[in-house]
Amino acid sequence: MTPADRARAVAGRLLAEADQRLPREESFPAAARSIGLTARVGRWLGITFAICFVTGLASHLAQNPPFGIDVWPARPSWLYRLSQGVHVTTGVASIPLLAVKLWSVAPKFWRRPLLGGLLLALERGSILVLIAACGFELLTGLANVAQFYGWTFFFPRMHFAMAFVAVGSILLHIAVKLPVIRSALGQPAVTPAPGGWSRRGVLGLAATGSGLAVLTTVGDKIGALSPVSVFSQRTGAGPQGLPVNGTAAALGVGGPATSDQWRLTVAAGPRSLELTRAELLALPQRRARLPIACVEGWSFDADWTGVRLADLLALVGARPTRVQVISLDRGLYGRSVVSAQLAADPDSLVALSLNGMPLALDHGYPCRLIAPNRPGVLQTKWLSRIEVL
Ligand SMILES: Nc1nc2c(c(=O)[nH]1)N[C@H]1C(S)=C(S)[C@@H](COP(=O)(O)O)O[C@H]1N2
Ligand SMILES: [Mo]
Repeated sequence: MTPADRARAVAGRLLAEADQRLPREESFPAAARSIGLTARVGRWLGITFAICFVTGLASHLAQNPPFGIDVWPARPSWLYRLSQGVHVTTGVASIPLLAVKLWSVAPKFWRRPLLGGLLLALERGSILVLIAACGFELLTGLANVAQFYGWTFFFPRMHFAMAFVAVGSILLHIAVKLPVIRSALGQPAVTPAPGGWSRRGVLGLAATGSGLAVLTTVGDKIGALSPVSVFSQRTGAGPQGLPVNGTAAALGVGGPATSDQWRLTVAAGPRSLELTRAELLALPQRRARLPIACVEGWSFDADWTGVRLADLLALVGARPTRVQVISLDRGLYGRSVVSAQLAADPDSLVALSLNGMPLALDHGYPCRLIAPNRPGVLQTKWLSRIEVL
């Protein structure tokens, strides 16, 4: 026997063993499972995934201007809040739907032969990629919302890249299954089954699970639902009625932010100006009601008062243009770019007060950026410098 023969014999024996021991398609109680059910849950899942994908692209666009071109608009001020709230909500709604859909096809995973020819192996492989990519997107998204970062990759980049794998494999899956889907949707989903769950019961369960997942988490986006939203990540609790993720202490900016030495530098080429907080307060003040809308999906409206960004730029002889704002915080979110369009918006402020009180240290004292239709991650706190790019 050559080594290759021996390897083939071992593989054959293992496969035969697996064939004996692993569950079989026929051993699953089939009463409530049907392709009618699978296709219907699949259709819901297709809708939630499509919305989730498009709103995810929007969030990426708002944070990463393609080729440095600022395509994300300054108005309407609530657009990012809505779009990111919908992104997280459709993701959450998808989890119970995906679970039910997997359950409905589970017996098929054990169909014999386990490994047929190349075509079957390819089909099974593509389904594996589909499940892995969709599962990865939903689970990492959920973990991000729960602020769990127990991995070594950079979440936004990985979540963005895998979205294309997920959508690609979904489109392939739909294309391959189109004839089956067509006929399945034509069949009744609800043939009464003797005993156990009916198919209508399972469909109802999928819808209820999905609805409950949304209702119990949506309170940090829609305040009116917060009493029933027991699992929502954020409440209005926090200084000045707004939640705080990153405190000044955690980011190590408490000292310089409260120091007498603090100044805001505004620089346009060779011209620059240093302003104390008192000097900022002496400039014309503007009030704006704008949301903080975190990429995690939570969002809260607040009243902000401060100096218009455009007015500050005018002080150093600059017209509203693309600027970078820089924080005392040297971390990942310690700087952000403001588009020319946004810099010109009258509601783009260097905020000094929040809900009628001087800005709390954890909200960015001495001053922070707040501007319309902007991901929360770009609303930079504890500003120290604004420079024309
Ligand atoms: N300098 C600085 N500004 C920042 C952050 C930060 O980590 N450092 N976090 C951002 C994020 S992710 C959001 S959602 C908003 C509100 O965050 P908060 O809840 O930490 O105040 O502030 C933004 N501004
Ligand atoms: Mo955020």
